[in-house]
Amino acid sequence: NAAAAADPNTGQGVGAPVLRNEDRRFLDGKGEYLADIQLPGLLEVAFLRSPLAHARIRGIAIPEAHRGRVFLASDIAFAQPISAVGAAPGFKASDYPALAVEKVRFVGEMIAICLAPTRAEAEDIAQSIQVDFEELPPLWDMDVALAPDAPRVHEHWADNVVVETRIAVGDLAAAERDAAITVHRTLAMGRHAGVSLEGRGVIAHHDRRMDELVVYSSTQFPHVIRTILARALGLAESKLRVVAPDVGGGFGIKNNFNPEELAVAALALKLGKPLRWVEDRREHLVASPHAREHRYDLTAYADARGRLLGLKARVRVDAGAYSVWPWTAAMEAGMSAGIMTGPYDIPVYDGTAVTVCTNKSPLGPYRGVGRTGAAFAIETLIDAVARAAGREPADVRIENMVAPDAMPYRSVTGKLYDSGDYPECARRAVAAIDLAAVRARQGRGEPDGRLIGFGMASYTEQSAHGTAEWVARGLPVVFGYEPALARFTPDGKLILHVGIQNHGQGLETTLAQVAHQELGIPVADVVVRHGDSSLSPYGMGTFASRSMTMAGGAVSLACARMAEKIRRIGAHLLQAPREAVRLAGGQVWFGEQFVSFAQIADAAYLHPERLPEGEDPALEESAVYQPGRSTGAFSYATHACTLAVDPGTGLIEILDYVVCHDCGTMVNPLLVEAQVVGGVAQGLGTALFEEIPYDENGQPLASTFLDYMIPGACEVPDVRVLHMETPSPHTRFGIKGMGEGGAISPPAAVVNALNDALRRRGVELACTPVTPLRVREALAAAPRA
Ligand code: MCN
Repeated sequence: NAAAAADPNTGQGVGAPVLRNEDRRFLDGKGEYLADIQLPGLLEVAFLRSPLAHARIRGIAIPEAHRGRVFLASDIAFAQPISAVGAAPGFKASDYPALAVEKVRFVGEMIAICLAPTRAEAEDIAQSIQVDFEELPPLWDMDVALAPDAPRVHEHWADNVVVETRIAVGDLAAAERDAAITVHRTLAMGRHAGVSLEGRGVIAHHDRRMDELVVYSSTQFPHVIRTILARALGLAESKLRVVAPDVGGGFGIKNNFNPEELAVAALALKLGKPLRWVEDRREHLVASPHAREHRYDLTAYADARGRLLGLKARVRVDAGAYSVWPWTAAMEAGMSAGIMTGPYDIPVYDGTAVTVCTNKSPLGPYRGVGRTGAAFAIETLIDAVARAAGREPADVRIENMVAPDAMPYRSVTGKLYDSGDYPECARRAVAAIDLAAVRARQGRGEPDGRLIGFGMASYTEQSAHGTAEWVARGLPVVFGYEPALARFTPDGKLILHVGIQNHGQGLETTLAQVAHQELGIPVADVVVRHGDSSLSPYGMGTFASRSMTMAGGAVSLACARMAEKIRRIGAHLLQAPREAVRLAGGQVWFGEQFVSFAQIADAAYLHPERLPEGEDPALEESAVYQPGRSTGAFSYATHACTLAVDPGTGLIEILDYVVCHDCGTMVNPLLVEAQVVGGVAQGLGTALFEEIPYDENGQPLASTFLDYMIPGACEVPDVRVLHMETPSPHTRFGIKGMGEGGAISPPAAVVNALNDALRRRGVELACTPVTPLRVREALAAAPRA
């Protein structure tokens, strides 16, 4: 690409497919995760968690032998409960206590914290505690919770609706009147977990020398955790240090302030003892912030060829018992309704977002937040419109897309799509999958009786949200900037201190590539430091596909300033004019002469007498980056797949999967591709396997990997990734974020392909995951041809 071509140096800058700097450490088994940390006197924590969905606590009996090792809400009453309050009118706030006070509201809610030298002993203590519960009727489903006479999850609320918001633009009645085609659909997307390789976890201990509480958390945003934890504990932020060690995947579930963090930190502060909690799989599946659980009532109005005239959508989301901090319970439904029209030019929209409170684990962000549901809704609806028009869905889809010459384009929901060619992206995906060949194959039929289907789905992914966008969302924290501090060591190596947190995205490499782009320093000479509130500048963390754009922008600005200083010093040492020197390969060049960065750093730190007159010693520059005051940089993609379904067993095999995407300028195409493929794997989990259903008692029915399926190597096909590169006009280098995109389209693409395969059997599925059982049930219920 253009940026790489402009880098005659060593080909390690923006656009270069550099291998990851951080991999060696991990491959050698030298990663240090929360569970690996050793501290003298460390006590392990097990939580006593509620076995009931909804109950009043009448009493708690702790065996005499365990007194002093079990602590209740009253023991940490000084810690403020978590309270995430949305700004939307009518938003109902709830306190999320670290340990339950008087009442439990979901299976898995924490009641007591138990301490012992080993986790096993702590679990034994937890099991010895007797709780006297008065059972209350469980609100185990959003429809149950919405019933007019339903009991309340939070007694002081008038009903179980957290908030209802609406976006209504244009004349829907006119669209309805003019429509030749009207299509209704009701859809459901299942609830599931995030399932990071490493679960959540926290360690807290008092550092006597520094007189500060040190909290290690497997988190995506250590600085923000420090701020909210300090407030909750009544500590000065200068007396609290939050460190994210190596983090084995976050995917959004580690992007919340969790009650476990609060409880462990509060008790460690009170007792002055080091404590550790490491989430186990059952806790993760039952009590970590869950993902998705959307329901949709949709109506599309279109002309006879399927051109969309208007869209009506009602999104309901089961957000569980409490609002997670800082996102609030309203995030999923609000984002889904706000991005529903995706890459399509739909002039009229009436979208309602309803967030429902139930007796389930709270819902939090998960890769593809809101948009995975939105794409599922609009993309299955467009297929239905195309069928009603008697046309190929790919054609109808492409005809409805925002045209490239309409960019920048303001969507009906107010998003400003900055750049790109959505129809071309879709055309490339369809061409790569060879739709004509798939249709011919369908005509011939399969020798083994399986049915073949083709499906596609497109999306827009908002990234690099600026200050104005976060303000508009009314969150307690506005995340519109990111800092970087570039610091040379006296031996001429560069350390980048950044506020974001790398947990698998490859940022230790891509940020070094940005530094290389500005300074010509070899990537191997750059170290990226992150994840420690005491060592890095205050930053907002890694989520919302923001880090490459935001931290990349900050590193670029800081390094550009550094490059100026290095040029000045280098020119002085070379006795050359400043304009005549160039930076390359870790050296400053004047014709055939050079001085190395090591010589320059030596002068800057250890021999200031060699510096130009008036030049400050030391090599340290910082910058804060904010992208333009837009709604962000919009990536986009089309996913297309073919699958075979066995009508006898309901088993689905993905035969081919193509992603054509555009994330603007790619800093590292290798990492971008890996991000896409990883996202697709998770999206296939949503589409085909992952689900935590609840029974009528509010009991989660999947609490181990025996009853919760995740896609493994055998289930994930070879994903073919095609890149387009339309730089964003709003960001440094034209970068757009893309870390979530892979997970957005698979549910829609797979369900569309499945319905394409089952069409001749008169079957249409409208939910995820499309398990073999659901396929068989749908086929059994279909009218016989
Ligand atoms: N990148 C690039 N060029 C671009 C955009 C991105 O080279 N134009 C590369 C960079 O290496 C960057 C990565 O792709 O680090 C993802 O970039 P970005 O879109 O900025 O996303 P973030 O770095 O902010 O990562 C967050 C994103 C999200 S929101 C989830 S959820 C998710 C994801 O990243 N969680 C992940 N990918 C993950 N990957 C791993 N391994 N683990 C997780 O928990």
